[in-house]
Amino acid sequence: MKTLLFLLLLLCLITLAYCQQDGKGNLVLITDAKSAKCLDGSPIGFYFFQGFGEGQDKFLIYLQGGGLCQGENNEELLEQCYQRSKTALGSSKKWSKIAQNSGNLSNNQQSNPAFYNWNKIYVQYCDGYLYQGSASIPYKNTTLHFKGYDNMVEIFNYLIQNYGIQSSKMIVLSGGSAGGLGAFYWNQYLRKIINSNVIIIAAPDSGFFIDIPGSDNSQKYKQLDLLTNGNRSIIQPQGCPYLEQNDLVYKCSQPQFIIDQMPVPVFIINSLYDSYTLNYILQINCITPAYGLQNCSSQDIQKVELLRNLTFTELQQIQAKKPNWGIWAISCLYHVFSESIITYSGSNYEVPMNSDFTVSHVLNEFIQQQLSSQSQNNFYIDQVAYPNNSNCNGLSSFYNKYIQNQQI
Ligand SMILES: *[C@@H]1O[C@H](CO)[C@@H](O)[C@H](O)[C@H]1NC(C)=O
Ligand SMILES: *[C@@H]1O[C@H](CO)[C@@H](O)[C@H](O)[C@H]1NC(C)=O
Ligand SMILES: *[C@@H]1O[C@H](CO)[C@@H](O)[C@H](O)[C@H]1NC(C)=O
Ligand SMILES: *[C@@H]1O[C@H](CO)[C@@H](O)[C@H](O)[C@H]1NC(C)=O
Ligand SMILES: *[C@@H]1O[C@H](CO)[C@@H](O)[C@H](O)[C@H]1NC(C)=O
Ligand SMILES: CC(=O)N[C@H]1CO[C@H](CO)[C@@H](O)[C@@H]1O
Repeated sequence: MKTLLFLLLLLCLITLAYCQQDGKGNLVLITDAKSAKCLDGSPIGFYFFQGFGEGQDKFLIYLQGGGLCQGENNEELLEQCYQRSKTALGSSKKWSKIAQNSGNLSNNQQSNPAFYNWNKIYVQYCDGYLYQGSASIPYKNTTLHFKGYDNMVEIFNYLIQNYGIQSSKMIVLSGGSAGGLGAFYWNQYLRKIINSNVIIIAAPDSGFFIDIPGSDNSQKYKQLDLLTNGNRSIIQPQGCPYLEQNDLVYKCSQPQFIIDQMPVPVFIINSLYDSYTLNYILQINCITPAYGLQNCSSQDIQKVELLRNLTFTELQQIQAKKPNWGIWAISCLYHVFSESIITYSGSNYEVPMNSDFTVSHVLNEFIQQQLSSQSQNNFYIDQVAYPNNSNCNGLSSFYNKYIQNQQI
């Protein structure tokens, strides 16, 4: 038996390509963590996809999304997280041992020129509150562990000790939705702990949640205090100017207010009409796959236009302030582009339309520029308003799935 295994291993080493390019990732659970835990107390973990060829010394760390526990008050928040703790977004007991590569993590050079051969770490999201928090709270007959902060600290340590990211050439910290927020929050910390000769960028996808009337932030500090055990300093690992003000501390969780403290080049991927914000924050329910916004009342349309206006204006300011950053922001109703081939590298999702500038294409150029220290202009902000990027306005393309996409 042992000999057979040895022979297989040898075969693997000889035909390296086959063993490493099969597109499968193994689940790695961190069972000896100090304080890292999923909501239900089970171990945290990630899927590891081994890099090959020239990608062997580069790492994509991608943070999974999946909404958050919410509620008008702390009791509702705890109840939602209690329910969540019984699902794969709150417990590693439900995770499969192997993940198949797809979308953002594809190992296909054509659709994913930036990362196809890189080492990929797909971090499983199980803390329930946006990669933030450090508290254990008894609830019903159990204890809920809000450990977003501890989890990230220990994941990074684990990657340093076991995967050699300290001697890598480049690290891209990315993620979709809640994971996009995580990429905004954690790039400062990552930059601080990683050797300065390692190139680091962040590429948050659909994490640019905007401060907009209608999002109720007035209670948020109570939840943040609950989940951090009153230690607000961990809300942003590298600090935040609004920490002491109850009415403003929510801003520490909103990217537009903390961009100035990010020390790495950030490539922002977002929609100007983020469908999670439309559906779940602004509660706009008139959007349908067949008719887009056509069935919406003028009140709803006003809110939609305000979202576009605020997002566009903020992104323009970032462009002016951060010439070495990049932005890809499209005028279509969608949320999270990097997890599906259609929205990541498909020709219907380009800014401007029919330009060939897909997320996959422009992110790859951005990364190649970082590797060769040649910075160019990397701003792709859709200048036309909905529905004039007609390739992706949902009115003609049957596969526009924005309405089913409930993941944050
Ligand atoms: C807690 O209660 C739930 C529902 O009544 C039950 O399914 C679960 O097994 C209990 N857990 C423990 C640890 O007793
Ligand atoms: C708050 O958390 C930080 C980071 O873990 C820690 O260094 C600090 O001691 C904590 N402060 C308090 C008052 O517990
Ligand atoms: C949406 O509007 C179209 C015509 O513009 C109409 O045919 C359709 O029934 C409407 N759908 C709903 C759900 O109101
Ligand atoms: C946003 O609204 C302001 C005020 O109404 C207006 O001046 C500005 O042109 C709008 N910007 C965009 C991008 O629509
Ligand atoms: C879309 O394009 C048409 C034709 O060029 C123009 O009339 C219309 O104002 C545009 N709509 C928006 C929202 O930009
Ligand atoms: C939408 C999608 O295909 N997402 C996938 C991104 O990659 C991870 C890891 O392989 C999968 O678990 C996701 O399903």
